[in-house]
Amino acid sequence: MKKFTCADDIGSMARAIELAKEVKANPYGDTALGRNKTLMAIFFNSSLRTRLSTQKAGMNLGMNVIVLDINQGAWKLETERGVIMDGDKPEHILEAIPVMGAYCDVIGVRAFAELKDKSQDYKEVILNQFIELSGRPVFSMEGATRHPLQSYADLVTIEEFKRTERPKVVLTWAPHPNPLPQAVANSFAEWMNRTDYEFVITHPHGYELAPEFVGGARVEYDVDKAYEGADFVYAKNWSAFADPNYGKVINKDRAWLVDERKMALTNNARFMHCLPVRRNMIVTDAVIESPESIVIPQAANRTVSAQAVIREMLREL
Ligand code: AN0
Ligand code: CP
Repeated sequence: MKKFTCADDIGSMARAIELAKEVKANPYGDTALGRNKTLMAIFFNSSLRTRLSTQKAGMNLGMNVIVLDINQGAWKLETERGVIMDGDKPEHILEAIPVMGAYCDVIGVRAFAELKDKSQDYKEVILNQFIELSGRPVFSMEGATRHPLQSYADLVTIEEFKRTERPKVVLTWAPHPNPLPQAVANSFAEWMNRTDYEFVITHPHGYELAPEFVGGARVEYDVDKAYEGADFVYAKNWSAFADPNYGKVINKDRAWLVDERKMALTNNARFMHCLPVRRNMIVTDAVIESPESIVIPQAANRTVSAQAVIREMLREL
């Protein structure tokens, strides 16, 4: 695998699940692959889980690991071509990327949507520049439009906790004070649409996701109806995608808070969230602390998804 930025890069969902099982069964069995190889994890944005689980995945594979926060300690990077660099950014990404590539064998990149210009965000400029210019296999640690390592871990978690062959999985928007990217929701939808699960998306009017990610999923504006019979409730906030409100918080409707009343409509559904989560904005204390909450095993599976992806990249070096 030369790049991992979307669901199709891993092949089928069945293959993704198979690779994850191999990693789980034998987490330290591939150190020969990683020996004397360097993993570089580049963060343009904050992270707890991705940072730690990606490092752990690299270490499990016997790799050396370098982590860099671009905005803390590195030079600020100009990303636009053709600008006269007389501002606060001393280095251009066009030099910085090949330089970073010279010091490693595999690169992970986190570069969120800026939520100012939809067409710019949806072009994945930074991720694509790394793919073009680093000379290394590149995996996304959340780009502007997707968070594939998260979705991969989500898939593995659902497979582990499902009680029926074809569970009903509900992705619900939930309120948040700040504008957040659509990446987690887009990506979750992209991966769920490639399974045979029953997949439903629920959100208030105005929070429609990009059609290419919604695909054939059922969109249900009646939140109670969406929850009926659900086996998994996956909560996430995202800002508006549709124009003219791209990147904006258009409402904070508390009807979408995940609470015990709505969870009682489900088939004793498991609660999922990628974390970090704002308690009592997105989900009540009672639901996230309930026995049906699987947010911690979900986060733990981030090591598995990262390790499965990096292992495939090492195999082709
Ligand atoms: C980010 C987001 O919503 O994309 C990262 C989630 C993994 N969340 C926040 O910025 C709170
Ligand atoms: N879920 C996730 O990606 O968390 P971090 O932003 O903490 O890495």
